[in-house]
Amino acid sequence: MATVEALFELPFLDLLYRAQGVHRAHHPANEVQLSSLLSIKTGGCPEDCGYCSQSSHHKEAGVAAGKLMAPAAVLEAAQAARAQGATRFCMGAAWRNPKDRDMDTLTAMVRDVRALGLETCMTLGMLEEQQARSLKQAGLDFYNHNLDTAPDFYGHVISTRSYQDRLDTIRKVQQAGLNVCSGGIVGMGETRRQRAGLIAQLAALTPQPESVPINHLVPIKGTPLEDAPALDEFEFVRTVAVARIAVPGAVIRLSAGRESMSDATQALCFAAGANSIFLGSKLLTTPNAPVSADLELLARLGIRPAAGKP
Ligand code: SAM
Ligand code: DTB
Ligand code: SF4
Repeated sequence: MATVEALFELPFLDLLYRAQGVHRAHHPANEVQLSSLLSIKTGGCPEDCGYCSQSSHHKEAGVAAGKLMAPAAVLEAAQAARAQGATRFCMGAAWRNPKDRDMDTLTAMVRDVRALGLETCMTLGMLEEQQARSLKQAGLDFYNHNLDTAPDFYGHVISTRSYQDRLDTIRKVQQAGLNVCSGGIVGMGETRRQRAGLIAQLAALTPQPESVPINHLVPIKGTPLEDAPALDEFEFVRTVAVARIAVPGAVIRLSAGRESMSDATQALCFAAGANSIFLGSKLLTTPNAPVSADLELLARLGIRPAAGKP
């Protein structure tokens, strides 16, 4: 924890220089992986995460509850994502946990998307061991389950589950042989120490997560965090850099919040070691930059999209 905190205190350029050095020792330079995100079950979630539009506790946020999509519709979306250049397809459900009766539908989705040659990721909430094993058996590559923030800030943001619940699911995912995608959100009013606390927790997982999404809070009207104080953009870049140094082998995903970031800030995030973005005009419920603008930005920076790993 002390070493992670010390990284945050470095002069900005020293931190960026170190992060880019670590990046080049572990990952190809000038390469960013393109992912696509689909909400396979939207809204009506029983959890009360203070940032989220999909919680049934935040009715003013105005996201209607839907049903789990049919595998055929998911396959169609994955085909479209692949045609746009994505090599990874992430499927998210607004659940506390999947029901056993949904497992056949979920595993069918994984098989279909995997058969397209796309890397697969799902985020469905808490898992039981058997559910994690079924997803692995169907060919799921990654499971996303974010720690989201430091243990001592968690209770300010979410009351319906504990930090330990998150750690327990991550352990089950690891035991099932799945790769772990776990990261967090910054800009929720947490302190720098708490941002360091999140990264220290992620870095302490054994094995370390293979994928770390760093989300910038997208403030959503009707949620408890709609008026969270704005975060200095350099502090966001610092968080990306510290994640890169502390979890050197992971793909660091520049996730939610890019829509409101300038091209220059995004370029700084790439310099800090971010090497994946979500492509497509929508995340789960919030807008994302248009595909053409993203591809143009990468081209302007001489960054090539990473080839897929079939
Ligand atoms: N329901 C599942 C869960 O919470 O594990 C999966 C979906 S949930 C929407 C996935 C992640 O999206 C959250 O852990 C959080 O990091 C991120 N997220 C949700 N709403 C966000 C927002 N308004 N701004 C930034 N990130 C957000
Ligand atoms: C993650 O850490 N970020 C993605 C993905 N995992 C599932 C989700 C971002 C959601 C942003 C808010 C929304 O669109 O509702
Ligand atoms: Fe539900 Fe996930 Fe949103 Fe929390 S972040 S309310 S668990 S969909």
